[in-house]
Amino acid sequence: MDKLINQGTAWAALKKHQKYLAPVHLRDLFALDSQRFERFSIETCGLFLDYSKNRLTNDTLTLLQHLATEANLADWIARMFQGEKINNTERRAALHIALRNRSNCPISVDGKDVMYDVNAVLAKMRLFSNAVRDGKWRGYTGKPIESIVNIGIGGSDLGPAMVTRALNTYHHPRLQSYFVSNVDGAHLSETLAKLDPETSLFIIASKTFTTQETMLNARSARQWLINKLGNDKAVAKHFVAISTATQKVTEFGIDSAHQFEFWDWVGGRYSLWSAIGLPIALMIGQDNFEQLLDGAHELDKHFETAPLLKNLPVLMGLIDVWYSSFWGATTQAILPYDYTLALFPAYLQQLVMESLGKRVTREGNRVDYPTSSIIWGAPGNNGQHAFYQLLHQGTHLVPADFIIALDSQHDLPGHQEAVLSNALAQTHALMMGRNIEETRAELEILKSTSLQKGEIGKFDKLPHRVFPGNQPTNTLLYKKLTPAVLGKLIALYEHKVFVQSVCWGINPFDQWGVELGKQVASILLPTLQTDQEKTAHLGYDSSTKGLLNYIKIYRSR
Ligand code: G6Q
Repeated sequence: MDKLINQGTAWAALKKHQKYLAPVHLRDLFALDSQRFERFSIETCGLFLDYSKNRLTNDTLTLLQHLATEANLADWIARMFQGEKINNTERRAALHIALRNRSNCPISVDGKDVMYDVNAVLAKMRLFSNAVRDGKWRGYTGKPIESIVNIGIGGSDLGPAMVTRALNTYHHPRLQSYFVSNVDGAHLSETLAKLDPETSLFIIASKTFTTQETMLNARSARQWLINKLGNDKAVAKHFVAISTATQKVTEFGIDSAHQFEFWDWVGGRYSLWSAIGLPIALMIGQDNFEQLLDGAHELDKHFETAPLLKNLPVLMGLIDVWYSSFWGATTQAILPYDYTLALFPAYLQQLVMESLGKRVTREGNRVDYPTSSIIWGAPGNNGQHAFYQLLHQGTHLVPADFIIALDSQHDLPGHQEAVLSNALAQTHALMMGRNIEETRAELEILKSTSLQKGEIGKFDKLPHRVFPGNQPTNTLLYKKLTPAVLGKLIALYEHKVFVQSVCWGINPFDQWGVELGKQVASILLPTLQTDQEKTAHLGYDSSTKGLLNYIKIYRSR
């Protein structure tokens, strides 16, 4: 059995170091070092990261660097960029970086340079998106397209939906986008109710073209279109597909001219840079889509070449490892103070938890340390009036990323200052807290003014008004959320996840849990579809059998 990372010397040293740092409050670290902000902040690729409000010192970083070195991080980064089959359980490369390899240097998989195919698909996307946007691509009855409906789920939905939402100020004025993912017919039917079949374009996005939810939604949408337009020939003008399974797409009835290909070396949750990004390109134009790729490429270059402790994804990844593996943090909050990033936390939930929610190493050995944090979050100001209470006074250690745009996408006076001041006030308060003496002093002032006004306040509730502080945060700033900046931001988190996976020795590019869900759903569905009332013969547990029978009896009435 290969040695687990926690049996190495760096892990032991970090454990010892954590014990030393555990009683130290963040406010003490700031008091001890007037240069702390300068020391623990970094600006690169147009992103500024202040990581000074974390429970760390120079020694922590040195030890984390040792951990990264013991895990051969630099080697693994090189292996990913060289197209090695680092997704060992699926025997695939993980080459999302090739999809945005704007310098076009050759990248080989099985001896073949993939850049030719990557560029050919980008060119096909350009032709198609231009035709739709310019109104040259017409629907079956001759009208230009007005609604773009992406049907896909998981990696074939969350990334494009998040980016399309984030870049809504770049949308084509005639076009409206919809993302249908849920197999509950409510999602599709609510969407169809808003559509004019003559002006709607459906994109069926599925890497495998077998996913139950997507295929059912696709078939229902096709039937709806045929019913509305009265001819199945209409499908050719209103349906395109994005998949690695071109044969299955043809069998579905979409001809090869309307298929956009990608490849098995692109993981679902890493695929928004591929043809899966077609709904983005349609909404914001191929030039802007390629700026998203340019931004990601700039971050890729940084990740590939910068020294470990000057490397943004490495720093953020190591800080996460520090909290998960040494401080027992089980969750991480993602708090964008940029409303256009409303879907970013949901997108990151998949990226992080599907990649790092693993319990065995690459070699299949059981790990005996926690891996992925549980990711959650919401746009900042809304969260302040909801769950921040737990961050301020609850019992959990919750490291949080504050993601902040300096410039807004609008020109309403006064709003951006409110956003910025709220964000900074929160990270300050979360770090400092308010100790008992400060609380008492504040209450004394309050008491005297209230008594002067003749009010009788409840001034004895001192412990309820104390805030422990010491909650760690990263503050990530950028000027404005352009396509290029968004590309950098996403690439930053993708690589941060990779750094964590290397430290923990796990494969971040497979998802056997998702596969299990697909497998069990396809086995159970036929039993619900049969008329047979009882399902006693099936090999399910008594609870599942009982529920199946309950549902079948109810539905048969
Ligand atoms: C992503 C996962 C998963 C996948 C969906 C949809 O990394 O593999 O979320 O994207 O299950 O799969 P298809 O694209 O094959 O329909």
